[in-house]
Amino acid sequence: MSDRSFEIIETKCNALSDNNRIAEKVRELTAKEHVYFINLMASPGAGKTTFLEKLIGELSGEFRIGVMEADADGDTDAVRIAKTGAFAIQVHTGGSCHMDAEMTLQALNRMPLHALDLVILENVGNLVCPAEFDVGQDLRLTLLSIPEGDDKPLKYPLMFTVTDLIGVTKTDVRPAFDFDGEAFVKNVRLVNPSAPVLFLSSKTGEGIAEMAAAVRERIRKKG
Ligand SMILES: Nc1nc2c(ncn2[C@@H]2O[C@H](COP(=O)(O)OP(=O)(O)O)[C@@H](O)[C@H]2O)c(=O)[nH]1
Ligand SMILES: [Mg+2]
Repeated sequence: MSDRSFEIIETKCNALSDNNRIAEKVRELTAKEHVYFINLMASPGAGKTTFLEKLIGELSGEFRIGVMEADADGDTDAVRIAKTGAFAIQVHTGGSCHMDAEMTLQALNRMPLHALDLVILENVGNLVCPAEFDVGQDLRLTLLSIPEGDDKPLKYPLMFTVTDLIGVTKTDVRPAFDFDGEAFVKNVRLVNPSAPVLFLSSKTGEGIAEMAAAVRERIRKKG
């Protein structure tokens, strides 16, 4: 018998499903349950889970938070999130490199939505496939870490086109890398005229309160 405090669910990408239609079902469900839903995307190792731990620290006094951890396998991130006190669920994607709307709906249906105000999907780590699938989120939040380089919007334009809010993580390691913040923002603006870009570090805490404020403002706007 497992002593895990969270469930692991096995899902599979349904290539034949009408993703956009199911994404609308997700929107209907989260609207009905008064839940704000964030799709968090980034490369593996960019700092998604560490950032979530900090964000939960900032927002858990105001909002009841649930996190859906999506990975091909394993449960290490759900273990980390469960330790924060937030509701956690681990989703296995059957090897798929992204979550689609159907998988997301399945996972949402296993979460106590009536007792949550904010649900965050930590999507599978990569800058390509997750950008292609609307999962019915209210907000797409994309992270890029300093070591990945300021040219990534040029290489993965779709991710930076579809996103609503961008966080540049690991600013504490800036001295070791040739990351040009202005060049990064310029590269983002080639494909996205308006998504705010915030610089942050989960190690020093830089920018975490600002990112929490940006999220808080959007949650309050949805009502
Ligand atoms: N220096 C530094 N390291 C970080 C920061 N955020 C995350 N890390 C480290 O980056 C690695 C990957 O972090 P994780 O949150 O698991 O990334 P994920 O795969 O995107 O969820 C871990 O060793 C973290 O400690 C940061 O702001 N600064
Ligand atoms: Mg993670």
